[in-house]
Amino acid sequence: MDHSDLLNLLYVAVPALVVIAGGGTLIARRRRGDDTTVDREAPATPADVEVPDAPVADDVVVETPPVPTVETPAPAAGRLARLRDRLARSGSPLGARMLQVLSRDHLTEDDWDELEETLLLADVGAGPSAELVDALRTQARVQGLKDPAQVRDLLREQLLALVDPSLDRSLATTPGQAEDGGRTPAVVMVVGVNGTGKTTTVGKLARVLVAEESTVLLGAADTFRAAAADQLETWGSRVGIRTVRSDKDGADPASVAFEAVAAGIDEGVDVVLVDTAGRLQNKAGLMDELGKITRVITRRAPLSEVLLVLDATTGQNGLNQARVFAEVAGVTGIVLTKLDGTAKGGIVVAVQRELGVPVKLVGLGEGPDDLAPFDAEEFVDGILG
Ligand SMILES: Nc1nc2c(ncn2[C@@H]2O[C@H](COP(=O)(O)OP(=O)(O)OP(=O)(O)O)[C@@H](O)[C@H]2O)c(=O)[nH]1
Ligand SMILES: [Mg+2]
Repeated sequence: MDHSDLLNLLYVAVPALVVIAGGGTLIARRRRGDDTTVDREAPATPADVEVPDAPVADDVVVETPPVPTVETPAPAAGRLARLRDRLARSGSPLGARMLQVLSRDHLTEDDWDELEETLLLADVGAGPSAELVDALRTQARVQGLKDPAQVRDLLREQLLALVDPSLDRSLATTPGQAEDGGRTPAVVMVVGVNGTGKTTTVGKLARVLVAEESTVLLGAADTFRAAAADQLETWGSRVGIRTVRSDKDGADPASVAFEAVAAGIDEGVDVVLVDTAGRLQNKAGLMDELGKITRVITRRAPLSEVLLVLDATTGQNGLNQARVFAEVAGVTGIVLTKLDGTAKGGIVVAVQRELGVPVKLVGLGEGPDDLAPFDAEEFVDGILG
């Protein structure tokens, strides 16, 4: 290596190290007890809900991961920007098509209709689509749509307003204090329809937290099938995290959740992540199960976050199902997965409007670090390409 090679290396390596070291904290910490803390009693349905006084724990075991080699997860800061090409690929029909229509010479009614249809096809939703087109029409009348840069700026501004940069998207993952003065972990529960990516999200989020030097424990409250706990345990063991699970199929999910939080308190971990089963029973059944899990958890520690995982490729149907979960589970944030596989990025807008809850994280692939904190500006820039 001669002198100039060495210099080149320094130019590349030093900024890279600075970026890694200064990556900062992905998850802006918030104090427990703020407005997002979920600490509620589920609606009382005395006849059909059975709450164990002392959850039966004999079928719940804390397993030590067998894998000795522990991975070091990538820092999470700036991930959305790094994964932007995936977003651009997934969103380009929306951004590119809108820009293409808007740059026509004289916009006719048909053009405005086409614009609205483009938004609808991208799952933006009827209300927000009409609003955006109205706003663009007004602007077009007031200032005209002259050069492409101005059109792009205008569209960017309007899309940003829809995505709403003012929403608080930080995750509450700071440990809190129990009434007796002891420390309680932040408890994050993940809910959603099956196959949306709950377990994967818990695994990816665990890695983010580990990268930020938080201590984490996983709770496999999806006891529907043993493979679910195995899947979670595999994620955890890769980064040296333990999983509290039951060793038998069909064990009581609330009991596992309770044990996970109890173990988290005993061990003084910062965060307990609880995975749940996704089968969508009828609403009453769902309310029963999630209500019971919530009640036993909150007996030991407040629930810091209830994250609803939604598959971006499922469109309106997914949204309908999400609504049921939001009604029964007191959701504090949305994780939108599989945004890498769809041109329907507009679902971000629709889901926030529908559920009144911010999108906090997005899944952009199946890789272990393909989870990014959601950022409105980076997202809009991504779909504009
Ligand atoms: N492309 C892509 N695939 C994803 C993403 N997130 C999850 N997946 C895939 O989606 C599939 C289902 O993920 P799981 O995490 O098992 O989903 P789940 O919600 O836990 O499913 P159940 O436990 O059956 O309810 C897996 O093949 C994941 O790899 C994502 O952001 N992008
Ligand atoms: Mg799962």
